[in-house]
Amino acid sequence: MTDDASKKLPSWIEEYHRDVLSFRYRVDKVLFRGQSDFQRIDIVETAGFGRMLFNDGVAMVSECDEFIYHEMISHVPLFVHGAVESVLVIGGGDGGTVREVLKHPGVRHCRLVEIDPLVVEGCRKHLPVTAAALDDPRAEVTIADGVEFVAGTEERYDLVIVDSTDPVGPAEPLFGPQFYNDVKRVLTTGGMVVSQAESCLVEFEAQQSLIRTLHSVFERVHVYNYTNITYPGGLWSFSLATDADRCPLRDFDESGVGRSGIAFRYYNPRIHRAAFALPTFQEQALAPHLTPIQRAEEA
Ligand code: AG3
Repeated sequence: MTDDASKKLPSWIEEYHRDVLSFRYRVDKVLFRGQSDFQRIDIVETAGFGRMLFNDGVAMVSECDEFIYHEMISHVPLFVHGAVESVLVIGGGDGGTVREVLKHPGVRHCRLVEIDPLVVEGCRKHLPVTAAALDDPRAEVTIADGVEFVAGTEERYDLVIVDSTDPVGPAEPLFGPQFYNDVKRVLTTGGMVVSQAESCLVEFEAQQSLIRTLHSVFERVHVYNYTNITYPGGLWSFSLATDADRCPLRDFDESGVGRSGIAFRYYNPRIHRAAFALPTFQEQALAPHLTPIQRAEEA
C-alpha cells in the first residue's frame, strides 16, 4: 500500500474490556500522547464524541457525555449534605468533578489529589472543558497517591469524592477497606463519601465488593445509577456512604436545587430521586449492605 492510500484509512482508538468486548472510536486527530510512570495517556479528537481522554486505552472522559458523570458524582451528595464547604477529590485529574463541585458557592476549597501529573498536564492543554476548573482560586491540585494522602493528612473534609478509574492498576487500593477507613477519619461530622462504583451490568462483582467494603466501614450506604455512552455497560453506578443520619431522599432539599441557580445539563430533582431506584437484580444482590431509602413523606 502506498503512503497516500494509508493516509486515507480511518484511524480508530479501541477500549478492550476484560477481553470480552471492545468499543472503537473513530479518531480524527491525536492531540496528546504520553507515557507516565503509571499509564499511557491519549487525548484524541474523535469523529463522533468530541475530544476523549484514555488512560491505558480505557475511556475516561468524552466531551459528549462527561457532563452526566460529573454532574451526578457531584451534585447528588452536595444537595443531600446541604452545607458542604470543603471537598476532597481523589483521582479525576481531568478536572470535571472539580468544575461541578465549584458551581456550589458554599464550597470554599476543593482539593484534587491526582496520582499522575501527566493526566493533569495533558488535560490542561487539550481538555479545557473539564480542566479549566483547576485554575479556579478555590481549587488546589496536589500530585500524590490518594491512598497515602488520606492516610497522612490532618485536613478534614465535608465531602470526599473518589473519582477513580477501574479497580486495576494504580486505582486498585481505592476500592479497599484500609483506604475507606482513612477516608472516614478525614470526614467532618456529617461528612460523606461518594465513589465511582463501576457498572452494575458488566462489573457487578467489583461493585458488590465495593459496597461490602463500604458497609464494613460506614453506617449507611446507598447506590444510585446513571446512564452513559462511553463506559462499557452503559448503566453505571455511584455509591454514597456516611455515618450521618442522612437519607438521600428524605433529606434532599429539592427547593435548594432551584435556589442554587446552577445550570445543569443532566441533573435535576427528578433525576436525583429516580437515580436511587435500582433494578431488581441490583437491589436484591446489594440489599444486605444498603440502607433502605426513606422518602420525605414516610419520615
Ligand atoms: N472515571 C473513570 C470511570 C471508569 C471508566 N471505566 C471504563 N471506561 N472502563 C473517569 C474520570 C472522570 N473524571
